[in-house]
Amino acid sequence: MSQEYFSDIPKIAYEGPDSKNPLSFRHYNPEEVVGGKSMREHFRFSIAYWHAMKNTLADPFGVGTAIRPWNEGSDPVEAAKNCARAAFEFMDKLGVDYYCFHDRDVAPEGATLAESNANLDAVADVLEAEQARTGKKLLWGTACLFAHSRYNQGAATSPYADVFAYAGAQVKKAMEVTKRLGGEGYTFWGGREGYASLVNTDMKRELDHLGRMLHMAVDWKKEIGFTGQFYIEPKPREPSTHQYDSDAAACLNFLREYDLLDHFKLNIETNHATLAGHTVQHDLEVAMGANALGSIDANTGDTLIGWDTDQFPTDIYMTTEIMLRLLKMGGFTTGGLNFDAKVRRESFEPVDLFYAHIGGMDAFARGLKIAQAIIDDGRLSDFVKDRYSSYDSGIGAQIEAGSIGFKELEAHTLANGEPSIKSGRQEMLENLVNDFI
Ligand code: XLS
Ligand code: NI
Ligand code: NI
Repeated sequence: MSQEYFSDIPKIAYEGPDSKNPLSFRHYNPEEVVGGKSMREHFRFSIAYWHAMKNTLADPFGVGTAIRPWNEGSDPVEAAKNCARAAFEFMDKLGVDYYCFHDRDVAPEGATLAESNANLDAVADVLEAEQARTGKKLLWGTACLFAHSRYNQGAATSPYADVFAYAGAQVKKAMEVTKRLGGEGYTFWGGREGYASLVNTDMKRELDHLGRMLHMAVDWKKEIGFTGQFYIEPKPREPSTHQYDSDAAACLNFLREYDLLDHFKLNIETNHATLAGHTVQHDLEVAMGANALGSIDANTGDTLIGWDTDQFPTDIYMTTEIMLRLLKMGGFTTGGLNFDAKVRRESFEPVDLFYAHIGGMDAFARGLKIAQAIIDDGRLSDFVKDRYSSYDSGIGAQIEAGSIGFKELEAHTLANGEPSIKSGRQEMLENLVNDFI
């Protein structure tokens, strides 16, 4: 290795819950088996290149504060290569197996598409070599279709066909590089695919265009033999006023309407679900119900701040809720837990990146153990099962089977009178969950 960027930081090890060393895992023990699988296999943790390596921690009121020596240097492509090396040193010391990137995170945009593509190829050489050296893998790649000013009115949903074409060309290349790097997935997050105002917007036409773009991506995937999973990542707003992929249900409806459901799964992000007025567990359930939960962008918002603050997840209740669903689903196949989270502007030193990720990984390790204990205990799922048991036989089974209609419901009700129902026992069950935390 050329230069070390985290020379004062050791490899982070599991030291157990009693450790007072903040640069150690107290709960995440990669090889520890929970519910028949190692923690490492359960989580498939990933770092988000854009936040961990590139975010300067600027906000609308002030400049970036982050000390990131790997991004310094006058030659932007050389700096990008150094950043790539730093990323792998970081993952290695942290013990995270995967990373995710946008094309423009890993390599700078050039003056032309050809120049941008050449930059990307040059840095991909380093990424490929570093992957081979460390065994780290690409969870998913994506194209940044929201930062450049050409995309200020959208990419696939821009009113300008030349912008659509540029975006398509960019996705084409990003998919090729993702394939070259063995990416296990490819994500579409519609950063500016929405509108600021309806006064100047032809919504139907924009949605049709978004559908066209995704069909072209499906075609290109076949053509180049890319076998990774496609994901759509819902988010309701920010940067635009309304984004078309606003939540899990809206994404599923869009995919169904445009005949794309077979080709996509969802990448659910905690802070996006809450921006949409849901909990993350709500959007996970919606995705799972359609057999379309693919991956998770793990972060959390701030209940007092109404935007995508992308904080590291530290809430054990939340990680428990997420892990309950993930375990119920049987775990990830192509997806993983990608820390789409950034340290606070006040936490500007490189070591803060370690504290942040360690905290997130430990929070998920505790969530996993608690969720597994709740499942092993069985009372919670038994209660829910019992709550719906009137559909297991008799009139309920006939309803579910679709074998009866209103006539039979009327006859049943006339014969049986007022239904008897039971308490929902929400508080008792909340207490039960708390007993495990
Ligand atoms: C932004 C999104 C973005 C996607 C990838 O809010 O979370 O980071 O995950 O484009
Ligand atoms: Ni995200
Ligand atoms: Ni986000």
